[in-house]
Amino acid sequence: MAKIIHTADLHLRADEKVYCYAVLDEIIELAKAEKADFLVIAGDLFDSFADFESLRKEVRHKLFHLHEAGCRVIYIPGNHEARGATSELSAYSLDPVQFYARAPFVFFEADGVEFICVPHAENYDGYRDWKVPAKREGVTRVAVLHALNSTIYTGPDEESDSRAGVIEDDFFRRFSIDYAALGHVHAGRQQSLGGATACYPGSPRVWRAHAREAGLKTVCVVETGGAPVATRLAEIRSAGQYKEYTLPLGPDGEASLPEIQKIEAGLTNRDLVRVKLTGIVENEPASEAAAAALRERLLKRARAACVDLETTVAEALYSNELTKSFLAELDAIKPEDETGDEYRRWLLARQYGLQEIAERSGEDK
Ligand SMILES: [Mn+2]
Repeated sequence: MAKIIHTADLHLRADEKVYCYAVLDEIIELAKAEKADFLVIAGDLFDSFADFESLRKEVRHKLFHLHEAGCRVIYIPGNHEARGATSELSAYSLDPVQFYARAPFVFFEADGVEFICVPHAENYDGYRDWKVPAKREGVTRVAVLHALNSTIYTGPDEESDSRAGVIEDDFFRRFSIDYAALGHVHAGRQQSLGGATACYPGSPRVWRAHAREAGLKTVCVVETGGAPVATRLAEIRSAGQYKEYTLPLGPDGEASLPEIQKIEAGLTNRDLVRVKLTGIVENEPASEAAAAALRERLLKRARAACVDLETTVAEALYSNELTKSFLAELDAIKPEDETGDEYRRWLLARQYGLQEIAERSGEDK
Protein backbone atom coordinates (compact mmCIF):
# COMPACT_ATOMS: atom_id res chain seq x y z
CA MET A 1 0.00 0.00 0.00
CA ALA A 2 1.26 3.48 -0.85
CA LYS A 3 0.05 6.92 0.10
CA ILE A 4 0.00 9.70 -2.46
CA ILE A 5 -0.63 13.42 -2.00
CA HIS A 6 -2.01 14.67 -5.30
CA THR A 7 -2.00 18.36 -6.15
CA ALA A 8 -1.93 20.52 -9.31
CA ASP A 9 -2.23 24.13 -10.41
CA LEU A 10 -0.26 25.89 -7.66
CA HIS A 11 0.63 28.57 -10.24
CA LEU A 12 3.64 29.79 -8.24
CA ARG A 13 4.43 33.39 -9.15
CA ALA A 14 7.54 35.41 -8.32
CA ASP A 15 5.38 38.48 -7.61
CA GLU A 16 3.24 36.56 -5.08
CA LYS A 17 6.07 34.61 -3.53
CA VAL A 18 5.11 34.96 0.14
CA TYR A 19 1.57 33.70 -0.42
CA CYS A 20 2.58 31.00 -2.89
CA TYR A 21 5.31 29.62 -0.64
CA ALA A 22 2.95 29.53 2.36
CA VAL A 23 0.69 27.26 0.29
CA LEU A 24 3.56 25.10 -0.96
CA ASP A 25 5.03 24.79 2.56
CA GLU A 26 1.66 23.68 3.92
CA ILE A 27 1.42 20.97 1.25
CA ILE A 28 4.96 19.79 2.09
CA GLU A 29 4.11 19.72 5.83
CA LEU A 30 0.95 17.76 5.06
CA ALA A 31 2.93 15.23 3.03
CA LYS A 32 5.32 14.81 5.96
CA ALA A 33 2.54 14.55 8.55
CA GLU A 34 0.71 11.98 6.41
CA LYS A 35 3.98 10.08 5.90
CA ALA A 36 3.16 10.06 2.20
CA ASP A 37 5.25 7.97 -0.15
CA PHE A 38 4.66 10.29 -3.10
CA LEU A 39 3.81 13.91 -3.77
CA VAL A 40 2.35 14.08 -7.27
CA ILE A 41 2.15 17.52 -8.93
CA ALA A 42 -0.01 17.31 -12.07
CA GLY A 43 1.14 20.44 -13.87
CA ASP A 44 1.05 24.24 -13.60
CA LEU A 45 3.29 24.25 -10.54
CA PHE A 46 4.62 27.52 -11.97
CA ASP A 47 2.48 30.22 -13.54
CA SER A 48 4.80 30.83 -16.49
CA PHE A 49 8.17 29.88 -17.87
CA ALA A 50 9.60 33.11 -16.34
CA ASP A 51 8.33 32.00 -12.90
CA PHE A 52 9.76 28.53 -13.52
CA GLU A 53 13.11 30.14 -14.29
CA SER A 54 13.19 32.48 -11.29
CA LEU A 55 11.69 30.18 -8.62
CA ARG A 56 12.72 26.65 -9.55
CA LYS A 57 15.93 26.59 -7.48
CA GLU A 58 14.10 27.63 -4.29
CA VAL A 59 11.22 25.27 -5.01
CA ARG A 60 13.61 22.41 -5.71
CA HIS A 61 15.31 23.17 -2.38
CA LYS A 62 11.99 22.97 -0.50
CA LEU A 63 11.07 19.72 -2.24
CA PHE A 64 14.55 18.31 -1.64
CA HIS A 65 13.80 18.29 2.10
CA LEU A 66 10.57 16.41 1.49
CA HIS A 67 12.49 13.87 -0.58
CA GLU A 68 14.98 13.51 2.30
CA ALA A 69 12.03 12.80 4.60
CA GLY A 70 11.15 9.78 2.43
CA CYS A 71 8.54 11.23 0.07
CA ARG A 72 9.29 11.06 -3.64
CA VAL A 73 8.16 14.05 -5.69
CA ILE A 74 6.73 13.44 -9.16
CA TYR A 75 6.01 16.46 -11.34
CA ILE A 76 4.84 16.95 -14.93
CA PRO A 77 4.60 20.36 -16.67
CA GLY A 78 1.14 21.79 -17.45
CA ASN A 79 0.32 24.33 -20.13
CA HIS A 80 1.61 27.21 -17.97
CA GLU A 81 5.24 26.12 -17.60
CA ALA A 82 5.55 26.44 -21.37
CA ARG A 83 4.13 29.98 -21.46
CA GLY A 84 6.79 32.24 -22.90
CA ALA A 85 9.31 29.40 -22.89
CA THR A 86 12.64 30.14 -24.52
CA SER A 87 13.96 26.60 -24.20
CA GLU A 88 12.70 23.02 -23.98
CA LEU A 89 11.42 22.05 -20.52
CA SER A 90 12.78 18.55 -21.03
CA ALA A 91 16.29 20.04 -20.89
CA TYR A 92 15.86 20.80 -17.17
CA SER A 93 16.67 18.55 -14.24
CA LEU A 94 15.11 19.29 -10.85
CA ASP A 95 16.73 16.27 -9.24
CA PRO A 96 15.74 14.75 -6.81
CA VAL A 97 12.32 15.96 -7.99
CA GLN A 98 11.25 13.54 -10.74
CA PHE A 99 10.36 16.07 -13.41
CA TYR A 100 8.90 14.43 -16.51
CA ALA A 101 8.70 16.83 -19.43
CA ARG A 102 9.59 14.36 -22.17
CA ALA A 103 6.72 13.66 -24.58
CA PRO A 104 4.67 11.65 -24.97
CA PHE A 105 4.99 9.82 -21.60
CA VAL A 106 7.35 8.29 -19.04
CA PHE A 107 6.53 4.94 -17.40
CA PHE A 108 8.07 3.54 -14.22
CA GLU A 109 7.23 1.53 -11.14
CA ALA A 110 7.99 2.44 -7.52
CA ASP A 111 6.70 0.94 -4.25
CA GLY A 112 4.07 -1.17 -6.01
CA VAL A 113 2.70 1.78 -7.99
CA GLU A 114 3.06 2.04 -11.77
CA PHE A 115 3.15 5.63 -12.98
CA ILE A 116 2.35 6.86 -16.47
CA CYS A 117 3.48 10.51 -16.47
CA VAL A 118 2.19 12.50 -19.42
CA PRO A 119 3.51 16.07 -19.77
CA HIS A 120 0.97 18.55 -21.13
CA ALA A 121 0.57 18.49 -24.92
CA GLU A 122 -1.78 20.29 -27.29
CA ASN A 123 -3.33 16.93 -28.08
CA TYR A 124 -2.87 13.28 -27.20
CA ASP A 125 -4.18 11.92 -30.50
CA GLY A 126 -1.48 9.28 -30.88
CA TYR A 127 -2.04 7.63 -27.48
CA ARG A 128 -3.50 4.45 -29.01
CA ASP A 129 -0.06 3.69 -30.41
CA TRP A 130 1.81 4.27 -27.15
CA LYS A 131 3.84 1.27 -26.02
CA VAL A 132 2.62 1.10 -22.44
CA PRO A 133 3.52 -2.23 -20.75
CA ALA A 134 0.68 -4.48 -19.58
CA LYS A 135 -0.26 -3.87 -15.93
CA ARG A 136 1.53 -6.15 -13.52
CA GLU A 137 -0.59 -8.26 -11.16
CA GLY A 138 -1.17 -6.65 -7.75
CA VAL A 139 0.08 -3.13 -8.52
CA THR A 140 -1.86 0.13 -8.62
CA ARG A 141 -1.54 2.14 -11.80
CA VAL A 142 -1.57 5.93 -11.69
CA ALA A 143 -1.75 8.27 -14.70
CA VAL A 144 -0.49 11.83 -14.17
CA LEU A 145 -1.99 14.25 -16.70
CA HIS A 146 -2.59 17.97 -17.17
CA ALA A 147 -5.53 17.87 -19.54
CA LEU A 148 -9.23 18.45 -20.06
CA ASN A 149 -11.67 15.57 -20.02
CA SER A 150 -15.17 16.37 -21.20
CA THR A 151 -16.94 13.74 -19.08
CA ILE A 152 -15.65 14.87 -15.70
CA TYR A 153 -15.66 18.56 -16.59
CA THR A 154 -18.27 20.05 -18.91
CA GLY A 155 -17.67 23.74 -18.21
CA PRO A 156 -15.62 26.21 -20.21
CA ASP A 157 -11.83 25.89 -20.30
CA GLU A 158 -10.03 27.37 -17.32
CA GLU A 159 -8.45 29.95 -19.57
CA SER A 160 -9.94 31.72 -22.54
CA ASP A 161 -6.63 32.46 -24.27
CA SER A 162 -5.26 28.93 -24.34
CA ARG A 163 -6.84 25.50 -24.22
CA ALA A 164 -5.43 22.43 -22.56
CA GLY A 165 -5.12 19.21 -24.52
CA VAL A 166 -8.17 16.93 -24.33
CA ILE A 167 -7.92 13.35 -23.06
CA GLU A 168 -10.56 10.76 -23.97
CA ASP A 169 -12.30 8.42 -21.50
CA ASP A 170 -10.93 5.48 -23.49
CA PHE A 171 -7.39 6.36 -22.38
CA PHE A 172 -8.14 5.24 -18.82
CA ARG A 173 -9.68 1.90 -19.77
CA ARG A 174 -7.11 1.12 -22.47
CA PHE A 175 -4.19 1.53 -20.06
CA SER A 176 -5.96 -0.01 -17.02
CA ILE A 177 -5.60 3.16 -14.93
CA ASP A 178 -6.69 2.88 -11.28
CA TYR A 179 -6.20 6.52 -10.36
CA ALA A 180 -5.94 9.48 -12.73
CA ALA A 181 -4.06 12.35 -11.06
CA LEU A 182 -5.36 15.22 -13.15
CA GLY A 183 -4.56 18.92 -13.33
CA HIS A 184 -5.93 22.02 -15.10
CA VAL A 185 -9.47 22.44 -13.69
CA HIS A 186 -9.25 24.74 -10.66
CA ALA A 187 -12.57 23.78 -9.06
CA GLY A 188 -11.96 20.24 -7.80
CA ARG A 189 -14.03 17.22 -8.82
CA GLN A 190 -13.81 13.46 -8.90
CA GLN A 191 -15.54 10.78 -10.91
CA SER A 192 -15.19 7.18 -12.06
CA LEU A 193 -13.93 7.20 -15.63
CA GLY A 194 -13.16 4.16 -17.76
CA GLY A 195 -12.62 2.09 -14.62
CA ALA A 196 -10.34 4.69 -13.03
CA THR A 197 -10.97 7.07 -10.17
CA ALA A 198 -10.27 10.34 -11.96
CA CYS A 199 -9.66 13.40 -9.83
CA TYR A 200 -8.99 17.08 -10.27
CA PRO A 201 -7.96 18.07 -6.73
CA GLY A 202 -8.52 21.70 -7.71
CA SER A 203 -6.00 24.47 -7.36
CA PRO A 204 -4.69 24.57 -3.76
CA ARG A 205 -4.50 28.38 -3.95
CA VAL A 206 -6.61 31.27 -5.18
CA TRP A 207 -5.15 32.13 -8.56
CA ARG A 208 -7.33 35.04 -9.71
CA ALA A 209 -10.57 36.92 -9.10
CA HIS A 210 -12.97 34.54 -10.81
CA ALA A 211 -16.05 32.60 -9.71
CA ARG A 212 -14.40 29.28 -10.60
CA GLU A 213 -11.76 29.94 -7.89
CA ALA A 214 -14.43 29.91 -5.14
CA GLY A 215 -14.72 27.23 -2.46
CA LEU A 216 -12.34 25.37 -0.17
CA LYS A 217 -8.82 24.86 -1.46
CA THR A 218 -7.73 21.25 -1.24
CA VAL A 219 -5.29 18.51 -2.23
CA CYS A 220 -6.25 14.84 -2.58
CA VAL A 221 -4.87 12.14 -0.29
CA VAL A 222 -4.87 8.77 -2.08
CA GLU A 223 -4.27 5.38 -0.51
CA THR A 224 -3.63 2.52 -2.90
CA GLY A 225 -4.20 -1.16 -2.15
CA GLY A 226 -7.97 -1.34 -2.48
CA ALA A 227 -10.11 -1.27 -5.58
CA PRO A 228 -11.15 1.44 -6.07
CA VAL A 229 -8.36 3.39 -4.36
CA ALA A 230 -9.35 5.32 -1.22
CA THR A 231 -9.38 9.11 -1.57
CA ARG A 232 -10.09 12.05 0.69
CA LEU A 233 -9.59 15.79 0.38
CA ALA A 234 -7.34 17.76 2.75
CA GLU A 235 -7.92 21.48 3.12
CA ILE A 236 -5.05 23.92 2.55
CA ARG A 237 -5.80 26.65 5.05
CA SER A 238 -3.05 29.09 4.12
CA ALA A 239 -4.64 29.38 0.68
CA GLY A 240 -7.59 31.42 1.94
CA GLN A 241 -10.58 31.63 -0.38
CA TYR A 242 -11.98 33.66 -3.24
CA LYS A 243 -14.99 35.67 -2.07
CA GLU A 244 -17.26 37.71 -4.31
CA TYR A 245 -19.95 40.21 -3.32
CA THR A 246 -22.33 42.61 -5.02
CA LEU A 247 -22.97 45.88 -3.27
CA PRO A 248 -25.60 48.35 -4.45
CA LEU A 249 -24.60 51.99 -4.03
CA GLY A 250 -27.02 54.05 -1.98
CA PRO A 251 -28.79 57.32 -2.82
CA ASP A 252 -25.69 59.28 -1.84
CA GLY A 253 -23.48 57.26 -4.20
CA GLU A 254 -21.89 55.49 -1.24
CA ALA A 255 -22.03 51.85 -0.25
CA SER A 256 -23.71 51.31 3.09
CA LEU A 257 -21.27 50.99 5.96
CA PRO A 258 -23.05 48.08 7.70
CA GLU A 259 -22.96 46.16 4.38
CA ILE A 260 -19.22 46.83 4.04
CA GLN A 261 -18.66 45.74 7.63
CA LYS A 262 -20.55 42.51 6.96
CA ILE A 263 -18.15 41.77 4.08
CA GLU A 264 -15.12 42.66 6.20
CA ALA A 265 -16.25 40.37 9.00
CA GLY A 266 -16.22 37.41 6.61
CA LEU A 267 -12.64 37.95 5.38
CA THR A 268 -9.29 36.51 6.45
CA ASN A 269 -5.90 37.94 5.54
CA ARG A 270 -5.40 35.06 3.05
CA ASP A 271 -8.54 35.75 1.04
CA LEU A 272 -8.90 37.38 -2.33
CA VAL A 273 -12.07 39.48 -2.29
CA ARG A 274 -13.94 41.03 -5.19
CA VAL A 275 -16.79 43.48 -4.79
CA LYS A 276 -18.98 44.60 -7.65
CA LEU A 277 -20.58 47.98 -7.06
CA THR A 278 -23.92 48.37 -8.79
CA GLY A 279 -26.59 51.03 -8.99
CA ILE A 280 -27.38 54.19 -10.89
CA VAL A 281 -25.15 57.10 -9.95
CA GLU A 282 -25.25 60.75 -10.89
CA ASN A 283 -21.62 61.02 -11.89
CA GLU A 284 -18.61 58.82 -12.37
CA PRO A 285 -15.95 60.54 -10.20
CA ALA A 286 -18.06 59.99 -7.08
CA SER A 287 -18.46 56.27 -7.65
CA GLU A 288 -14.79 55.94 -8.61
CA ALA A 289 -13.82 57.56 -5.33
CA ALA A 290 -16.16 55.20 -3.45
CA ALA A 291 -14.55 52.22 -5.21
CA ALA A 292 -11.01 53.36 -4.39
CA ALA A 293 -11.89 53.96 -0.74
CA LEU A 294 -13.56 50.56 -0.46
CA ARG A 295 -10.54 48.83 -1.99
CA GLU A 296 -8.27 50.53 0.58
CA ARG A 297 -10.48 49.27 3.40
CA LEU A 298 -10.67 45.71 2.07
CA LEU A 299 -6.90 45.48 1.61
CA LYS A 300 -6.54 45.86 5.38
CA ARG A 301 -8.55 42.64 5.83
CA ALA A 302 -7.70 40.53 2.80
CA ARG A 303 -4.60 39.41 0.90
CA ALA A 304 -5.88 41.05 -2.26
CA ALA A 305 -8.96 43.02 -3.20
CA CYS A 306 -10.56 44.30 -6.35
CA VAL A 307 -13.56 46.56 -6.63
CA ASP A 308 -15.36 46.69 -9.96
CA LEU A 309 -17.68 49.51 -10.92
CA GLU A 310 -20.76 48.10 -12.60
CA THR A 311 -22.72 51.28 -12.05
CA THR A 312 -24.70 53.23 -14.61
CA VAL A 313 -24.04 56.95 -14.86
CA ALA A 314 -27.20 58.91 -15.57
CA GLU A 315 -26.72 62.59 -14.92
CA ALA A 316 -29.73 63.66 -16.97
CA LEU A 317 -31.90 61.07 -15.26
CA TYR A 318 -31.86 62.92 -11.98
CA SER A 319 -33.33 66.09 -13.52
CA ASN A 320 -36.17 64.07 -15.09
CA GLU A 321 -39.58 64.89 -13.48
CA LEU A 322 -40.62 61.25 -13.27
CA THR A 323 -37.37 60.41 -11.48
CA LYS A 324 -37.88 63.22 -9.00
CA SER A 325 -41.36 62.07 -8.00
CA PHE A 326 -40.27 58.41 -7.94
CA LEU A 327 -37.38 59.21 -5.61
CA ALA A 328 -39.55 61.43 -3.42
CA GLU A 329 -42.09 58.62 -2.97
CA LEU A 330 -39.37 56.11 -2.25
CA ASP A 331 -37.69 58.38 0.27
CA ALA A 332 -40.97 58.52 2.17
CA ILE A 333 -40.92 54.75 2.73
CA LYS A 334 -37.20 54.36 3.31
CA PRO A 335 -36.55 51.89 6.16
CA GLU A 336 -35.01 53.42 9.28
CA ASP A 337 -32.59 50.59 9.84
CA GLU A 338 -29.91 50.50 7.15
CA THR A 339 -28.54 47.15 8.29
CA GLY A 340 -31.48 44.88 7.57
CA ASP A 341 -32.73 42.92 4.59
CA GLU A 342 -35.60 45.35 4.28
CA TYR A 343 -33.20 48.21 3.51
CA ARG A 344 -31.35 46.07 0.98
CA ARG A 345 -34.63 45.26 -0.76
CA TRP A 346 -35.56 48.95 -0.73
CA LEU A 347 -32.22 49.84 -2.28
CA LEU A 348 -32.67 47.24 -5.03
CA ALA A 349 -36.22 48.47 -5.74
CA ARG A 350 -34.83 52.00 -6.04
CA GLN A 351 -32.11 50.77 -8.38
CA TYR A 352 -34.48 48.77 -10.61
CA GLY A 353 -36.92 51.70 -10.71
CA LEU A 354 -34.22 54.10 -11.85
CA GLN A 355 -33.03 51.60 -14.47
CA GLU A 356 -36.59 51.29 -15.78
CA ILE A 357 -36.99 55.07 -16.02
CA ALA A 358 -33.59 55.37 -17.73
CA GLU A 359 -34.59 52.76 -20.32
CA ARG A 360 -37.96 54.39 -21.01
CA SER A 361 -36.59 57.89 -21.35
CA GLY A 362 -34.08 56.41 -23.79
CA GLU A 363 -36.95 55.03 -25.91
CA ASP A 364 -38.59 58.46 -26.17
CA LYS A 365 -35.62 60.01 -27.89
MN1 LIG B 1 -3.48 24.56 -16.71
